[in-house]
Amino acid sequence: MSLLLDNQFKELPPDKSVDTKLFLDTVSHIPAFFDCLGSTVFSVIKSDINGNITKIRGVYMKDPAKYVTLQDILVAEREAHAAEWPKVGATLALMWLKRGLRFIQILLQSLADGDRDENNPNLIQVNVTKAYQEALKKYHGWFVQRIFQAALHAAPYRSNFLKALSKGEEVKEEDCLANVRQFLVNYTATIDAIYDMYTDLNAELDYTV
Ligand code: CIS
Repeated sequence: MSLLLDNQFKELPPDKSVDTKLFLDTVSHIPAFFDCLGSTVFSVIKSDINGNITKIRGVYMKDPAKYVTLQDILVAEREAHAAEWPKVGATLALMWLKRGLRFIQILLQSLADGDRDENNPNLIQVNVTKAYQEALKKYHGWFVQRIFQAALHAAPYRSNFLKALSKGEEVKEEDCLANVRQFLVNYTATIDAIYDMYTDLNAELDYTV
């Protein structure tokens, strides 16, 4: 079985709105995956992503009927916190969460595309570095970039990573990558829709941490 196919994102409706509950229920499966990666360095990332999800869920639970879509939350927070918005509440939490989700998307896409270091074909550093450069690096100052370097050394072997995505079962690499490609269809569409929403609402910030 495939961890990814067990937790697939749903196809978006024509207006590309993202259902808050469905989104939260799906992304809440991600943090547990970090425990399979075998290094405590991932606990920092797990805790950050968990914090984002908890914060968005906290806002949603205050009034589920009002916050049916993620856009409902951003628009309501823009009205309620005009001075601080978008650096506030679930708007800020989702701003960061989407960057982590984009990182995962680019990493999986790079593996599916067959990008690899021909001298070290069982390493995924080349894929992880590509994902980091495109999704996160510009938002990180030197200290957090050093945390990334530490995490890079702790990255699992490609074979172990693909095995973890297959829930620990021995699955042929091509079968696993086929599952990754299938997972990426709705996943990528959802992340793209969230990025477009931040652009349309002028909610994106580019400060570094
Ligand atoms: C495999 C190797 C992976 C290497 C990964 C290296 C990643 C980079 C490491 C950077 C360390 C980041 C440490 C945290 C930094 C935070 O300071 C930073 C800013 O945080 C935000 C908070 O989130 O700061 C704000 C204030 O300015 C707020 O405090 C905000 O919190 S709020 O608003 O909620 O209160 N955060 C970041 O930079 C985000 C870092 C995200 C890193 C994501 C890395 C993901 C790595 C994934 C590797 C594994 C791939 C897994 C693939 C598939 C998963 C399958 C799961 C199965 C279920 C699927 C269901 C969909």
